[in-house]
Amino acid sequence: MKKWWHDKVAYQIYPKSFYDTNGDGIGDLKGIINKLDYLKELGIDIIWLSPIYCSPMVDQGYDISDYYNIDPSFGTMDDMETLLKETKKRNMYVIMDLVVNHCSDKHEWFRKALEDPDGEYGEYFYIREGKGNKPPCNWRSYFGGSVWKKIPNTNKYYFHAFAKEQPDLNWENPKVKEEIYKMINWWLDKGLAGFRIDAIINIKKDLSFQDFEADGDDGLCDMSKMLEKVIGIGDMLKELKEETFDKYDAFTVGEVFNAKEGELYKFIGKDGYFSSIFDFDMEVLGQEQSNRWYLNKDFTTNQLRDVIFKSQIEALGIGFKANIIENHDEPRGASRYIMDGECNDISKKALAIIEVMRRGIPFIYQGQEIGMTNNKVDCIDKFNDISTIENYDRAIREGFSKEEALRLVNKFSRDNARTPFQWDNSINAGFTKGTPWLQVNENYKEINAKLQIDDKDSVLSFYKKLINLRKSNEYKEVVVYGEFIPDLEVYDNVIAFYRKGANKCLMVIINYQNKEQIINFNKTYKILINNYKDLKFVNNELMLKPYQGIIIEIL
Ligand code: TEU
Ligand code: CA
Repeated sequence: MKKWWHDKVAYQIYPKSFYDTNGDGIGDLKGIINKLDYLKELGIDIIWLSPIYCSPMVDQGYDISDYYNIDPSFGTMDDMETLLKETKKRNMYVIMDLVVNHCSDKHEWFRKALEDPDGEYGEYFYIREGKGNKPPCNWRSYFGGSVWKKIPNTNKYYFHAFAKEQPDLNWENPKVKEEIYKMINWWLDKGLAGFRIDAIINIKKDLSFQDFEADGDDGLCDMSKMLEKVIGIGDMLKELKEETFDKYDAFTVGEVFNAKEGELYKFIGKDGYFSSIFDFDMEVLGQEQSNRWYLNKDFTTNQLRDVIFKSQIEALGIGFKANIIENHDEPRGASRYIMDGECNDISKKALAIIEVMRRGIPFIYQGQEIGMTNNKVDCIDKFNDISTIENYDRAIREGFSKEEALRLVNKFSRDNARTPFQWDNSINAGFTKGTPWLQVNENYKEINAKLQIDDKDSVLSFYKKLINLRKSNEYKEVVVYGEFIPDLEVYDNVIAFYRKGANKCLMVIINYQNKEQIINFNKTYKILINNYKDLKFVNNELMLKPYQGIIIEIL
């Protein structure tokens, strides 16, 4: 059955770094409203806003102290309502970030829980007695250290999967669920089109809180171990959907890292818990554990191709994944998926083809469309992201030198994606008239939106072309619904596949490497998109230039 969101293109805004209108160095809702035409022009339909609720910003808004209000640094509820009105006028949709695995330690519920851990609000969280003078179990939180934090003057501990300022909400308590459903419906009533749902796979805990075998010198074990084993998440997600999203035909995208093999249909199938989930397979390539960056390994283009193919094939006949190259937790795609020294407009355009031509819903992260790259930071104090600091400290504890640790966090820091959007070549890249909350990437004079808007050969214009193809009357059906069929796997470093629709067949061929490649080819075709000016085709041989990427229609 067709859904209203199948043919849409989504864009993630990290509000703090998008556009600042009042000179306080922090992007705001008025800034987003100001740039709606830019997004419309790019072809964006759905905007996902990273959290803008009231927050102490320990984890940049993913620690919410009031779900019903806008953080003053971003603006007011009036601004939010204006944004909803202005997007509607342009046939655009807004989805917000739904962060309900945890709240902030400054949330009223948690403050009350601390005052009286045995009282009503204590039940809103997971509070347990320590074992002797040790925490209830040895699980490690995602941002390092135990998942348990002691409540002063007691032998009780509360559970936090992320930072200690992000206590986990007790999803076993019907009152908590009721509060959450009420809040979600309140926002949907306001006119939101849906949600991106944060860290949702963590809501189900194994309440036996048993120790696991340690996997590090700290005697702890990654809590993801528990998630692999625990059962019952499905019932929770089903109820969540029935009590909220279903009633509004909302578009929901789950942040699900560890759907079990063969269980994708439960998440995004016909009656799935969500409309879609992010495809993280490219992101986790080379990763041993999500939050220990020093374990990350390099990967080859063939490996990259293989994970893309596997993930695409997995979704066929089941549903639509949300396709990303980067997000606010990941390094910039241009820096991560293009080999060192080979990053240029041509290779960025090749990557853009992968973003838009996979089957699923493209989610473009702010700045990706102009080819923003990782930042270079020369000193650990200049980072802001909580997990960057933790990774740095941990790398040093595990024996890396300061230089190595710094190099490592430069490569993987979440701040890479969070530097201010590069609008133009004026001071602070035109992001703010004040002092930006996070250092602007110094390459903004070469990489910025203004330079690219009127340049028909820019990365930005290339993204527009790709999105136009996806939206064109002629090719919409095949780009949105066409099957995904891999091809040319005999060639190293070539990423090629068909999109086969009801009446049309497209083929994507990308020579994803820094040298020419000849490909035997005996089909009749028409070129639709090419990141070079021409394509050499002689005697049934395609001669592809370095990082040349083409989309052709097979005739
Ligand atoms: O991320 C969840 C998550 O699994 C992260 O720990 C991810 O592995 C890590 O950021 C990679 O470095 C979500 C949000 O996207 C993230 O920004 C939040 O910090 C986190 O939840 C807590 O809300
Ligand atoms: Ca501002």
